[in-house]
Amino acid sequence: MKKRLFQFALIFSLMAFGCVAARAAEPTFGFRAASVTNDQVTLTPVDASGKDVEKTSDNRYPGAVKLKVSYSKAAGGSEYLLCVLKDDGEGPGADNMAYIDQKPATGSSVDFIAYPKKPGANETSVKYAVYLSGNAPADSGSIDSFTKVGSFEYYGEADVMLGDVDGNGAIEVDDALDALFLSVGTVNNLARPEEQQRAAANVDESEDGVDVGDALNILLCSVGTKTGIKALDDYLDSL
Ligand SMILES: [Ca+2]
Ligand SMILES: [Ca+2]
Repeated sequence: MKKRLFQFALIFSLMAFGCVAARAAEPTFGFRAASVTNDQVTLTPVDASGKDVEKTSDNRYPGAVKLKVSYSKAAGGSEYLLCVLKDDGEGPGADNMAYIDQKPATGSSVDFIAYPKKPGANETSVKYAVYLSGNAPADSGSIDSFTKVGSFEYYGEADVMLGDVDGNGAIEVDDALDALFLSVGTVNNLARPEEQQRAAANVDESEDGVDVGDALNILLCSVGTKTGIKALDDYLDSL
């Protein structure tokens, strides 16, 4: 503990000389590689407020948490079923069902909004396959059986405990040290995906990500000092 505190103090004082790297404002989570396998289907990644997310040049949709699924060859009045399956399963099951919804078509279109599950602890991303099924009449040319219509990946955002950068369930000096390294662009803890570490280390949940202030607040919390950051103070209250 003392050694870690010393390391922390040393690095912190080095950083006081102004080597803090600016962090990009881009969210550390989102979708990527959204693609359709049916001409009549569009997949549109949207953020938490429902706004369309633009694709980056490397085929990602930063900040996306939901997926609009629109099918334009529906048979009016028929019922359609949307299934989002994890790891591109061969069919729906208790293990791979990530989202399910059912709706009647209005006119020739039916639209869904899927809320796929985030990557779990220690997963950097999850692959999802999107399936549609419907009870349209066979001569309508519309989907009438369980059909894969697209796929995408959900990266980055896992359930993380703010302040617990290494994910061991406690907020300790090591977490502050990891956060301090992250704030200068270095990954100190190699046992956990960087995106999850960053999410846990950004304790003030600022848009610019992890900075020295986050590391300092984690350090204070690790020695039992309240910081005014609710998640950290709640953690101390729970001890
Ligand atoms: Ca920890
Ligand atoms: Ca921050």
